[in-house]
Amino acid sequence: MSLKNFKPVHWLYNLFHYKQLLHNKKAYKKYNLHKSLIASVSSKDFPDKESRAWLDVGDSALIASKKEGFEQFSPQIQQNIIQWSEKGYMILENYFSPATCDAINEEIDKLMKNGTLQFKWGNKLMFANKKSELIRQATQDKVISRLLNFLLDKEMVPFQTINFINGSGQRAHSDSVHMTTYPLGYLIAIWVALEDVHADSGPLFYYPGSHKLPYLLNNDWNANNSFLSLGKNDYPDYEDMVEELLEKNKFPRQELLAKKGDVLIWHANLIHGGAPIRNKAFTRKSMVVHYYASDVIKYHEITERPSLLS
Ligand SMILES: O=C(O)CCC(=O)C(=O)O
Repeated sequence: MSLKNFKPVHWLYNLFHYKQLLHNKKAYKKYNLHKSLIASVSSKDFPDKESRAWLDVGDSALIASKKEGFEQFSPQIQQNIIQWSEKGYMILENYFSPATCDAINEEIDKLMKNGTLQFKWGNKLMFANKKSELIRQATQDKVISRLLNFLLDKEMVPFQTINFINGSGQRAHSDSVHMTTYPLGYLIAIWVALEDVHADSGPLFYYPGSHKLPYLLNNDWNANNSFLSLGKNDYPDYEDMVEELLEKNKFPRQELLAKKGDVLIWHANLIHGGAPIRNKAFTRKSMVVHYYASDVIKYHEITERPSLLS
């Protein structure tokens, strides 16, 4: 067995990062999870496997306009909110100015050149928001923050940024196996086009309505775990299962040929990924920000590790 599948190694790691686990303390109490903050945590610890977010339980077309705060949004955003329950995503065209996108691109360039940011997992530049005031501020854009708080009816806080220079090429997935919450549904992501996206650069793709699929959790694709070790399946087994589910349900696939400054917001369970790059000469500069609700349990379902937040 590989060491990374051996849970005691995670417990030790968690112990060394104890402070970054304290965010879960109140939530463990609130949801009656009687576990140490350093212990493994997974969906098996929780009674229900469905989202409790108000726009998943109810239909935004019927209830959103009645909620306080709705009237503060522009007519365009109001329309997007109304369609949220049905679509599971929204697009804010031309949201960030070219000057803001250029400033973010220059900042990323600078951080890469001085060695502060390096590619991880192939093509991902992680946590630039912790290394740049400019990028941190972009993740806390006032209208977007208000919108995310409204969509989940909770305070949403940035967890991480991922910057891409090229397309991710990542197969279809839901973020909810990577950043899981209890109750389910309390993650949300924004994706920002930092340049015009070319069709051959590996655009982001997504499946409208796929957020209504059941959340795929460890029990569904990697059940054979034990107290001491994770299950024996690998991440590609999860990706195969997602693809089968999409085929079976015949979801239409959309590719996002975004313009610089456009923003896509997606639901915690919307299936999405990065198309294969057909022409490697094209960059696809973009930034993803994942936000968690501040008062829920936050963890990584695949490895059963509580999320580290600083
Ligand atoms: O930008 C992309 O190609 C995909 C990003 C993504 O899937 C994610 O951050 O969850």
